[in-house]
Amino acid sequence: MEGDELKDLDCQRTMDGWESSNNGSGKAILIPACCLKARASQPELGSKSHSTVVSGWLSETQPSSDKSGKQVYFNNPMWPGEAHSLKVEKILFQEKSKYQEILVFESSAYGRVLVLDGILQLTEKDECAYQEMIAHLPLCSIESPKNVLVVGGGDGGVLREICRHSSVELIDICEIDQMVIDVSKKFFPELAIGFEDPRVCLHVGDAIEFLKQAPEGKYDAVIVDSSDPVGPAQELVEKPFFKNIGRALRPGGVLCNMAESMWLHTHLINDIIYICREIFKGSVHYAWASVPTYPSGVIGFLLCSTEGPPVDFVHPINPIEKLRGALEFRRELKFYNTEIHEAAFALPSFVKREVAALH
Ligand code: SPD
Repeated sequence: MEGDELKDLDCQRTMDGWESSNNGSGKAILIPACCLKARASQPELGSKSHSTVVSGWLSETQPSSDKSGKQVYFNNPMWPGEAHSLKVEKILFQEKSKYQEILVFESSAYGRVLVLDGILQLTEKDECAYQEMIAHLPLCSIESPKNVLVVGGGDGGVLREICRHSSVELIDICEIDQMVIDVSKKFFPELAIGFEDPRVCLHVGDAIEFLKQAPEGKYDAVIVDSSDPVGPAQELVEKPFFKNIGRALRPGGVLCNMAESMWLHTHLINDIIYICREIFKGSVHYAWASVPTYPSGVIGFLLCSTEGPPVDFVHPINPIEKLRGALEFRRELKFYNTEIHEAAFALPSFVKREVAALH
């Protein structure tokens, strides 16, 4: 971005390993431990159209306010010093919900795009990779999953994928923001179709509270399709949250959690793996997939199982190709297959070295 100027952040270590930082607005923001060297870029002034759209391009910046209350934009502290951009053809929706700023636009290269608080959540072109992997990595690793819980996932894409599994009888979904669901139904019908399945039971509310109330051992699988842990989703990388998931899973039940980028967040991934190894006594694995529009072009998944019948995540016991009708259910699978599943667990050497405690 032209006119960028590096600014020092005022970082302080906190007890839980997160950094409290002043982004220049005078307001404290939380930065994950992996971003100790975070630097914020000064925004291009004179932005047009929308807070995160500058000169007709969307970049993953973070809206904030300066001392006079004027809105300004910083590089997101989750990926300091970089911002992938998409050319905006037309803004279709922009509104602030109770929880976040929601933006939908038509891009010239990736179809429609959903952005929450300045962070790209999905594009029509490459959403298949993320939704298919986060759903089928866990569900193909256990026999006949019946009860599944989705945390987040308000766009419906993960539901669409879970519905391919005919053994599934109940899909609880707990999404905090009704507006995300409504926006998806209007602008992303290919994803929101997931909500139409009669097995889906929608709970609009706080997943932390939902999990506290969940009956012990109810779920065969929990899938956490959250946004990044800056702002509302921050508690979703903390120990009490994982403890409650562990309690809600049956013995030998599985968790699949969105787990950021191995290029950008090895410290954060390490921290989550450390917590999960304390809680999930079956196994803990890291897998990844290519998603071109996510920062650094990849996204990771943390796969954990509770103590009980052992789960071999790397060699799926319930291969999708053998599930009647699963490949074509509502729409063809675009990304996931058993070869991709097994390959997803092959880690580059630097990840094996940097991320502790991996297979
Ligand atoms: N850095 C972006 C991570 C987004 C994860 N959630 C995507 C939601 C798609 N259902």
